[in-house]
Amino acid sequence: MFSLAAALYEECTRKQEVRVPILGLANAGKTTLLEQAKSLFPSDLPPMPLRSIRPTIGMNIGRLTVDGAVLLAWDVGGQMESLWPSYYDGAHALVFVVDASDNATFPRVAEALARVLAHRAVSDRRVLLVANKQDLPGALSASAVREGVVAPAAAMAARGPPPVRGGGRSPSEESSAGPSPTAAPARAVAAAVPGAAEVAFAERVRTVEASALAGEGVKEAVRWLVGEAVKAAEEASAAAA
Ligand SMILES: Nc1nc2c(ncn2[C@@H]2O[C@H](COP(=O)(O)OP(=O)(O)OP(=O)(O)O)[C@@H](O)[C@H]2O)c(=O)[nH]1
Ligand SMILES: [Mg+2]
Repeated sequence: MFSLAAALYEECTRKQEVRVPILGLANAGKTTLLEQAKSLFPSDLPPMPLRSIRPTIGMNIGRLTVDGAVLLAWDVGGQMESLWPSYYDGAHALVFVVDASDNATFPRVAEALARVLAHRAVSDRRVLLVANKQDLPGALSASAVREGVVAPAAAMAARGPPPVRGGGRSPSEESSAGPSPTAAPARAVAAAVPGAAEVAFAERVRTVEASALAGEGVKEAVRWLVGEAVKAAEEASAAAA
């Protein structure tokens, strides 16, 4: 009797665990976002000092408690996009971080986002797109990032996204490299009336403004993310039952 009651108690109090990869090009602010989130929510590990964060080789893990659920976040190094799909299985939602102050990278960001949106393993998952670095002068708003990144990404995802390009360039090389050869067609397609597939891709993405460094917008964004991830996890358990 006691063990039945204990099992029931454990079942009722067990926290839903959700898994979320944090993706985006190198230097977007993924690790800063994760470490900032660790300072805003209860976390298994203490946050790193934000100013001591270095480019991620491999990945970092965060385990946070958010609104009664456990968020397991994998912050994957932006230099290794070819490895991102290994984090898609079992993902309940995704985060995609964009440096909103560096629009020279937007064509390459849109391509990477298109590949995420079109990937079969996460085709029904919501994406939190963080328009990061809002504390910097010239950072673009959420609506400008939707126009410059999400709309072309949705158009590319609908057509079949381009393959991953080799040899990740540094942000400074990126800025001087000029627009991607795919940027003009992407803009042309985005300007056309969007088809149903394109609209569906775009609707999976919620774009929010944040400064991971200053902590602005992070708490609300993480709470929305976990709410969506919990819904996806519950739907997956109901389908499996
Ligand atoms: N001003 C400003 N700088 C930021 C913000 N977020 C991150 N940074 C800076 O951007 C640089 C890159 O941040 P990271 O968090 O290491 O970026 P990342 O996306 O994890 O990069 P990789 O690990 O190389 O993929 C660092 O110098 C951060 O301090 C922000 O909101 N505002
Ligand atoms: Mg990093």
